Amino acid sequence: MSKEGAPQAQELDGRGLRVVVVAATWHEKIMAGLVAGAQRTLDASGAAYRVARVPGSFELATAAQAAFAGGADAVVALGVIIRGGTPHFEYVSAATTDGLNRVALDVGKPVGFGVLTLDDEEQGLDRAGFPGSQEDKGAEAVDAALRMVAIL
Ligand code: DLZ
Repeated sequence: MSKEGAPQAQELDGRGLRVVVVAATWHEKIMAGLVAGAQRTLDASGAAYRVARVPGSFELATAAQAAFAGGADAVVALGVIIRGGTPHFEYVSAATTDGLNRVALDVGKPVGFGVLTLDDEEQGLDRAGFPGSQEDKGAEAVDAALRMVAIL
């Protein structure tokens, strides 16, 4: 990834860890990049992982909670929420963020936050780890989660 100070996948050691990637299905073009970036980084780290797709970002917190109940050491949450013409964006964004934070605090285990809240699709493509993207938010969310496992 090209962002200055961005994490380097090869520094991460995820061996022995069980990680669940929970990923929403709205805005699939951007989501494909986020999921691929997360998978690349997890593969490089040696962590065992699975990807669980959920309908929308609102459902990510419930899926994260279930993943921890099933024994996950860390969860990586990926979603794309794009502003529309109604207040729905604010409600879904707030509920998703608050829900994931609450799960992490309740369980005391890390949730890597890879939910993009965007004004338009272009902003997402620039952050989804594609060739030419400025950032790779799926990879960054994995990096944060694995580093937090080591810290906790
Ligand atoms: C309803 C909705 C809307 C309007 N926008 C998005 C979005 O941009 N990104 C996303 O991940 N999900 C969206 N959703 C779906 C909600 O997250 C949720 O899945 C539904 O309200 C059903 O509970």
